[in-house]
Amino acid sequence: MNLSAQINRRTEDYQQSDAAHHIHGFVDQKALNAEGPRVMVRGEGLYLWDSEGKRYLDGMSGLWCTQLGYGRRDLTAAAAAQMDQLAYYNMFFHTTHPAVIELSELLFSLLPGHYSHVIYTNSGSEANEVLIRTVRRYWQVVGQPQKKIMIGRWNGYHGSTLAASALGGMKFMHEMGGMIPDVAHIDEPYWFAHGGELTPAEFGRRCALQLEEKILELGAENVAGFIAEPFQGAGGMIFPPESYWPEIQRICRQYDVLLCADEVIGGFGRTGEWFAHQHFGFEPDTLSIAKGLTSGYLPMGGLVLSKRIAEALVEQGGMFAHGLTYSGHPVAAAVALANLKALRDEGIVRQVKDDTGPYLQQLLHEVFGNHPMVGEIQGTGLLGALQFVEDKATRKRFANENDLAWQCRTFGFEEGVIIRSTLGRMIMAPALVATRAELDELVDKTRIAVDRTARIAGKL
Ligand code: PXG
Repeated sequence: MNLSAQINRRTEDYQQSDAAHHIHGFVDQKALNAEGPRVMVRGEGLYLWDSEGKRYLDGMSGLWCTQLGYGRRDLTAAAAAQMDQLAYYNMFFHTTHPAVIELSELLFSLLPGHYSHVIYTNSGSEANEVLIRTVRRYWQVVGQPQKKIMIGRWNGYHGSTLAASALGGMKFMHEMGGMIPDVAHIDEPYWFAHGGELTPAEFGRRCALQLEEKILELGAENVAGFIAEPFQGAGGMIFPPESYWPEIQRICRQYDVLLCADEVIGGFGRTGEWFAHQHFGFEPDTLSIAKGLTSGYLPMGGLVLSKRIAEALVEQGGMFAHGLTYSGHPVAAAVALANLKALRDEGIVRQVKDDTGPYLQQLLHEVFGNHPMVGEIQGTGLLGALQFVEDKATRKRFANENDLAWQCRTFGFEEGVIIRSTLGRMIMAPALVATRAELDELVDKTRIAVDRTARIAGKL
């Protein structure tokens, strides 16, 4: 490994070469090229170093994925050993391999008992692509082939490929590349922004009832599934009111619509439960997984199926014309296995539930509960969101909230902490191995960034 040689190149060299060759995600490329991206060169635990030698506490686990933090030698050793043993094979044409089998044994030991099968992918987007085909195939197999429509939510995020972005509700994504047929959307349960005079409980119920209305409008006989993140991640870390999920569950059962939970962000301990639907107390038929499955060390995702779906596909479905070259990739599987073992055997998920999670929530409420800039604090486990507000009494948001949040994020970088901004919300989701001291540092540096932003906004 020639890390030092890489770091010895000048930052500007990297930036020029980067600008010459890359189209980055979700950014104005020309503006980025003018500014130059930060070049990250090393990670250890919760910390990252850039090419200038500046250190950051990564409050976002990369992109919500490094549950174990950076630099875990057990994961790199698992990858190396598997590469030596069997670097690649596939699950096509009547073959399988030990790495993927051992991973699935462990995965299903962690999941509630009504799940039995998984189709592995390389990413969360692919998991949701596979979801659409699998759900539609299921309804064909059980004799209701007209059940094809998927319902998603506005401002939901399910990935960046064509069908995954169609399931998601980011209109600006639909406008760049188009939609697919047989997808519909209902509103998001974002009480702070859209709740008006309703209590959160009333609003949550109202949002859930939109699903019933949409199913009746489209005809239950045509609706295959409803997909949602248990809490919205990329859309702003939005937690639905408590009344929301029980009502959604009732509606899906009543109309025989599959309930598809996108656990790409919420899965693998983030909320203090292994999966976010357990935190919110509902029972999905499918789970889309990725990110924390490997702690982001290698790309891997999957679609987990309930016994009801899997049995139909296996017993009655015959051949399912689907498969990916890298489905169940042995090296990714070996890393995922090592990752899940560490999360379980080191008691990390339990620690998030019993200790570090409640500690972070308490800190956020102590530090930001009366902050003039913050109108709402949401979170659980190692998740925290701060909603910027201009007028707390009326929940009036700043007209320039997006700019303010971006500015806050930039202040964070200057202070040595990485937090994420979406519209008027600041988001944190540190690695699950974070200690209390690291959470102190995260919240302290975030407070400095928020205070600096509040001064710009005339709130301090
Ligand atoms: N579902 C959910 C809920 C996600 O958050 C995907 C699917 C797609 O996964 P892949 O592996 O195809 O990226 C995601 C991805 C952000 C951010 O800034 C979030 C994601 C990706 C990039 C940025 O919050 N989530």
